[in-house]
Amino acid sequence: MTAMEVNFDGLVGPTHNYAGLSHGNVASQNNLGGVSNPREAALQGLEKMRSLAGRGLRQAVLPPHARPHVETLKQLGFTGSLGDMLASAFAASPPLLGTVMSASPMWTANAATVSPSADTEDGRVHFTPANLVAMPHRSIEAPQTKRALEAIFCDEARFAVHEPLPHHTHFGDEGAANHTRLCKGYGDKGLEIFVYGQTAYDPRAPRPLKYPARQTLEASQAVGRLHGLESDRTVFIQQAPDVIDAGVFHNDVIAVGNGQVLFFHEDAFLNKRQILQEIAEKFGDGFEPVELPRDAVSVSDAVSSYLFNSQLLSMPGTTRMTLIAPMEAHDTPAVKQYLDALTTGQGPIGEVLYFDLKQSMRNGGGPACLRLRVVLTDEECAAIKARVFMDDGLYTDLKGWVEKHYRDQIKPEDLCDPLLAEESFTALDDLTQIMGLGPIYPFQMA
Ligand code: SUG
Repeated sequence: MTAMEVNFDGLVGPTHNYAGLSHGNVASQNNLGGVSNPREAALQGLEKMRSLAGRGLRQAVLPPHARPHVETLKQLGFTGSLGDMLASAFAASPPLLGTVMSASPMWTANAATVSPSADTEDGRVHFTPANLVAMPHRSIEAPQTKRALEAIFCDEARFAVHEPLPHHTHFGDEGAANHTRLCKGYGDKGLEIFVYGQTAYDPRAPRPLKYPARQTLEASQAVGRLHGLESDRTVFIQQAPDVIDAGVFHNDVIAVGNGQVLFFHEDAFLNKRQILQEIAEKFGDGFEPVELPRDAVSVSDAVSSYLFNSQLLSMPGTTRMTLIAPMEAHDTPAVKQYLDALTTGQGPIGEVLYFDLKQSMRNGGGPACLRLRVVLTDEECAAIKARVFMDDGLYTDLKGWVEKHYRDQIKPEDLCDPLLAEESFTALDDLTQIMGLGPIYPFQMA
C-alpha cells in the first residue's frame, strides 16, 4: 500500500502570549511577561506550511482552540459577563488568567498520538487526543482537540478517534511529541517508538528530580493497546531523567525519527545500547541510527538551539532527507558546524532548511512542535472533506484572515481585555467557514 506523511500544523491562535506557564520548559519560563505578536506568530507558521507545500509535500492545518476557555472560568467559580470573569481571574492570579488564554494548542505535536492504518489491528488510522495533564493550561485542550479531529477525520470506516486517557498524572500523555515511527515505506508496517519519562506505578524507578516527567510508561502502553499495535512492532524507551532536568520536557527536543532514520543525542535515552539493539531487531534490515555526540553539541546547546525539534522529511524525488530546523540552530555555532558536516557527509540527512519561528520558539515550540504527523493513503486523504490541505488558495485565505483579525501585540495586562476575547471568537467563527469545518467550538454550539 502506498501512503504519505501529511504534516498537520497548528494555526497559531489570536491570543498567543508569553505567560511562563510551563515548568521545565526553559524558553517558556524565561519569556514570562514578554510582549507577544500573535499576527507575526501565525504568519511565521503559515510561511513554514506554504514553503513545505511548495516543495511538493502534503501539508495540512489544524484550527486553533477558543480562548478564553470559558468553561474553565465557570468551573473555577467566576461569574458575570466575560469581561467580569476575565478581570476577576486576573485579580485572583495572572497565571490563572494565562491558563485560560493560552494559545498552546498551536503545538499540535502534543494534540494526539497517531498510528497509521498499516500498523493497526483493524486497519484504521487511530488517534488518541493527548490528555496533557502535566500543565494546567494544556490539560484543558483534549475535548476541543477531539472535536476538531472528529470533524476532519469523520469517516469512521477509516478513522478512529479515541477518548483521551484518564485525567491523572499516572496516565500523563503528551501525544506525538513522545512518539515516532520508523518504516521502510510509509505504507509498510512501521515500528512505533514511544518515549516516556517515568513509570508511574514504580516509585523506585528512575525519574527526574527537578522537572516533571510529563509522559508515563503506563500512558504510552495504553495508547499502544487502544491503537491495536503489535508488540513486536512497538518499542517503549525511557528518556534519560538527567536530560529532562536539563530542559528536555518532550522527547522531540532531543530526538527525531523518519523512515529508517533515528537522529538523537548521545544523552537522550536510558539504556541506550539495549534499546538500539531492540529497535534494530524489531525493525529488521536497514535501521539507520544517527547519534550526535555530546562532545560535538552539548545537551544545553541542543535545548537552547532546538536542533532536534526539527522536522526530518523525505522530500519528493530525493533519497537523502531534509531537516527543517529553527533559525536558532543556524545561530548556535557548535550546532551549525555539526549540521554543515552532517549534510556534506554521506549520511541519510542531506539538507537543512532554517525557518524563523521566533514567536513560537520563545514559548519552547520549534518546527516539530508545530506539526502532527499523520500517515495517510490516497483513499484516506480523499475521505477528508474539510478544507485542511495547504495550497495557494488556502494559504491566501488564511493569511488574509490572520491580517484581518489578529493583533500585532499582546502585553500581559491585555489578556483581560474583553475585546480580545470577542475578536478571537469572531475570528474562529470565520475560520470554521473558511475551512469548512462546521460548528466545532462551544460558543458556536450554545
Ligand atoms: O507544552 N509551551 C509548550 C511548548 C510545547 C512544545 N511541544 C513539543 N515539544 N512538541 C509546552 O511547554 C508555554 C506557554 C506559556 O508559557 O505561555 C507552553 O505551553
